[in-house]
Amino acid sequence: MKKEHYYRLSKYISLENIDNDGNRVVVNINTGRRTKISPETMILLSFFKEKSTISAACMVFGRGVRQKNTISSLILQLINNTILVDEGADERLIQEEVEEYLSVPRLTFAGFPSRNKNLIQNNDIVIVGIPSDIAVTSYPGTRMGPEALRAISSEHLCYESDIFTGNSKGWFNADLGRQILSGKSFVDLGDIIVKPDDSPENLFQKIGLCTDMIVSKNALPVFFGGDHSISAPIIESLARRHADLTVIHLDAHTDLASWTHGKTHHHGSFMSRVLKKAGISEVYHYGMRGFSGEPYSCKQDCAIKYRYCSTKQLDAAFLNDTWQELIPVGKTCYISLDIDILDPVFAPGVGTPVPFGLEPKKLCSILEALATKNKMVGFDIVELCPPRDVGMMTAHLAFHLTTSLLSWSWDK
Ligand SMILES: [Mn+2]
Repeated sequence: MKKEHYYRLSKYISLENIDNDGNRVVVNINTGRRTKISPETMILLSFFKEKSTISAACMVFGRGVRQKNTISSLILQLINNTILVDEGADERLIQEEVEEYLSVPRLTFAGFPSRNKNLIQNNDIVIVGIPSDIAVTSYPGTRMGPEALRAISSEHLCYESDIFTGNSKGWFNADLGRQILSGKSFVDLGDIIVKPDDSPENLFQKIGLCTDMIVSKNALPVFFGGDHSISAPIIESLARRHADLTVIHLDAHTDLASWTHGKTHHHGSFMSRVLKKAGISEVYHYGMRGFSGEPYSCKQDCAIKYRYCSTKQLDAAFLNDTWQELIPVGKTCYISLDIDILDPVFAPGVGTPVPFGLEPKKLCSILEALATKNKMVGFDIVELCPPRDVGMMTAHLAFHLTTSLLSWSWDK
């Protein structure tokens, strides 16, 4: 006679929720499998605190063949969901199967659906927060940027999806006099997990994995920083995908430093790293001013085309109405938007503010032209620093820039 298996409760079972009818949601925190369990099934489950066989449980709880069959299939379901495990099961933690670099957001951006990363599809617009300021050289706080953007978004927009497609119904834009972003599929994947002992390289690896995952599914990545160093691994990943990638860098600083306070990689050196490592073809930098560092010199040993336009030059071009000539056309682009390109009068909540900056309306004109005349393959918005903000005005502005850029980039 065949020997029967003994089963017992997994030692990783945890209670997640109890509803008004007493149904419990239990989860195996090792495997991530969840099961909803009725009060009656809880009695059956308690039988397996001690090892037991399926037939012994059927003997105790089932009267008649039909009931025994029901109990038997219930137990098999609990086994399948790893609530019950083989008596001798080796329950070591399964590291590979946990979401190793993403955490689920408590509040999503504009109410966008949050979704498991495995369910991302073609053309999805995917938001990811990177709450890190481990690479700042001055005032910290940019790690709070993604949360501030999500919190502000809920004051402005309420997401509604179409019942047939599941896609966004969009929103009415008063400037355009029409609905924007309707029919798009949005996902807020949550935040990259940043640990206090993460080194920049450690964090860059997680950001790179996340970007690779999004672009491998032909989806469009949008990142909320975080300090500016986070853009380097994103651009490195996108450059592996797009041989002719042009980087549009909007920033009061050139971010071309090589070394500050003993650090090689920090938020003021991301562009040096990108120029050396990423394999991109062109850079357009807009908005440098003040003591922002020397622009990239063509004398350096690099084949990348590097063009720049200071805030002063931009202001002059707006005055002469020649600014459109400064915008590239027909490129495959990634936009990296450091919010400190704006004047601190409008955007004080940044890590390293520089006076005499750009006005928001001019920035909007530049972004609109960049996004509509080129093919955008992703963007980031970085350096929002809520502890330095005044009445959340920078976060409000960052929110409007983000939604406008989403529309200009992919609402065609
Ligand atoms: Mn900057």
